[in-house]
Amino acid sequence: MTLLECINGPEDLKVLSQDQLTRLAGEIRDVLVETVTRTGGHLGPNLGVVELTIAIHRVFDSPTDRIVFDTGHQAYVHKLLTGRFARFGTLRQRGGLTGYPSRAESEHDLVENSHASTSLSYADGLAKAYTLRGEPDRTVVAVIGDGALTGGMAWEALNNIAAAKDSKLIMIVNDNGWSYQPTIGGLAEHLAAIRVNPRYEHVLDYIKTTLSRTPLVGAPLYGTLHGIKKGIKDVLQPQVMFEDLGLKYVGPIDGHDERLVETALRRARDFGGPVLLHVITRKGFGYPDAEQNEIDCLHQVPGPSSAAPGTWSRVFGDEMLAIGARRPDVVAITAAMLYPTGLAQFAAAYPDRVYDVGIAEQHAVTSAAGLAMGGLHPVVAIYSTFLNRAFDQTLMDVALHRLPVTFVLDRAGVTGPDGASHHGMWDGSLMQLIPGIKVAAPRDAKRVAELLGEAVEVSDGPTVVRFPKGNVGGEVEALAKLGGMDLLRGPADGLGPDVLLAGAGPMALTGLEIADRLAGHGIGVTVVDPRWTKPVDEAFVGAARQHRLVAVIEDNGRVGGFGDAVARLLRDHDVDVPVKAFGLPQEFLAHGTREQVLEEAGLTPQQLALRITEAVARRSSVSPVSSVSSAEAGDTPEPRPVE
Ligand SMILES: Cc1ncc(C[n+]2csc(CCOP(=O)(O)OP(=O)(O)O)c2C)c(N)n1
Repeated sequence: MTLLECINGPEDLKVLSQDQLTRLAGEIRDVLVETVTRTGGHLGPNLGVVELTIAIHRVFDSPTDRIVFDTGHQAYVHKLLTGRFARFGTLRQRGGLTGYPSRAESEHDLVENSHASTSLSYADGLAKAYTLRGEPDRTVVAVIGDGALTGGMAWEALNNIAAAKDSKLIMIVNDNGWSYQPTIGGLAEHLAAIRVNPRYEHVLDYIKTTLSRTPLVGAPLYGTLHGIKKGIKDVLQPQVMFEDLGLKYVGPIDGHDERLVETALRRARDFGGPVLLHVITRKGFGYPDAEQNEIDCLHQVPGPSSAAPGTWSRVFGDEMLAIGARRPDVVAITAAMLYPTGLAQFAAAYPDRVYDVGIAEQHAVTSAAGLAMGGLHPVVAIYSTFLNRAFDQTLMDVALHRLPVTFVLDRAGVTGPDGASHHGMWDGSLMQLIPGIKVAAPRDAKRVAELLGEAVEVSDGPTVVRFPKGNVGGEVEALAKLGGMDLLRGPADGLGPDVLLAGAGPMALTGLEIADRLAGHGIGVTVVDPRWTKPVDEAFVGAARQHRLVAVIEDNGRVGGFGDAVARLLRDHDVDVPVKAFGLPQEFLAHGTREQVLEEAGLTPQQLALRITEAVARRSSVSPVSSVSSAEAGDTPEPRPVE
């Protein structure tokens, strides 16, 4: 039996000897490598926090003390130590463990939002709540990476935490020098200066020796470290930055020295106010394949191959390269996701025309506004879900000023195993709210090139190009144009124009499959690809009038998306043809494969064909189609899909 198998909760850790802890760390690494290479997920970050997580759980008393993992992608070790070893093999599988903390899984999990840079704000609030409620013994621990520390929210929190002198709050900065890629920016340079300082090793040694002479009961370690820090202030200047904010800074210490981390944590806990503990770790530690991976230390497996040939990200990346060659004014912005968003080739070809701003989406967008004001055409490449962060910046800083910024939203729609916080199911609705912004949804690779080309030609306002995760499907040419839309298919021979079916993006191809199925039921379908989902093409009005039902399919939340926009346009033109809008239920959707989640939402071609057939049948049998108002049809809650 392994030691890990005997760990049912943090209490079991507390009785282990130092030798056993070393063995346990090895066992954890074996399980991480064996499992994550099979299930996919965040490998490098978790290998780097093994000793740190063990130390946290030995020193603190979770769940009385609260541990908040920033982003939460590095919480696998925490899962293994809090009773989830037996289920760890189900990681990121439908019905299995999630890839992030999950309150449904464990009382030791608290924050399951995997959008970065929030931990310090959560921790600030928690610590203040415990102070106010008279629970002074509870400590709040936030674990934040140097990457997540580049996010503006983290700095807003630090500013407040520094002023909350009574908060029992420990911020552990897990500094491995990387986010997906080496962390960039002024802060990163400060931290790097500490790490690469030739005297750093010497300082670590000094700290270690000093600590070993420090009696367990006696002069507080914090004081010792603080004293050392003051003494070496001129050597390790960068930490002054935290002190100038008014924060107690401890470190840097070696995050792979479990005993050292434990000792530092105990003293930080006993200090009684907010303390920032700076630990240096190595991403991928203990697994040479990860440590030596030059792209991202195996941050995630499968890795930046997410922009592999055949994927939407890669098609976008290829096209950006081509646009870069013909348009010297086009620049690219990424928020710490150069490889995953497919910008690597553009960056290699035009290194001075790409800006990695760190995990700072809000800044990315307003900085793009500045670039556009300065005469350039920025392309902000971002995962759909992370644009949520920068809604106000998109609305006010970009759109209000009618600036030519193109947003390329990768991972739009259902993403899959990363779960609720990663599904890109909000942008389609949020963008509909923004005056003047134009939104394109390519159905295939050729349309990515076409629509991205059109988007960067727009000079009097922002544009969006959204596409999903994964591989691009087959290419489908249009039969004709219907306004600005592509007509992909008319009703089959002998059938009338029963349904006008508009599929946004790749859902247009789903529409073709549905049309085939409906033809088998004697229902004639006209399939169009709108190409631009905002503004809705006016050609819809005339086309809708020629059909008995309009069906709209989109890979986005149902509320306020393209379907609603179509229904509104038809209402505004007094078109009585009912509209059925099919999209994702407006819920936080659990993890699973993209196919599983789409099926659960009733969005497979088979399910949609059935739902549309039923709608046509209802309209035919209940009342003449023309007597059902589009408003009524568009606003009726969608029944859960028939299984
Ligand atoms: C708002 C937001 N933007 C982007 C991401 C994608 N992302 C997940 S982990 C990560 C890097 C995190 O780096 P760091 O905090 O240093 O942790 P490490 O992986 O190095 O341990 C990024 C950019 C995210 N989760 N949230």
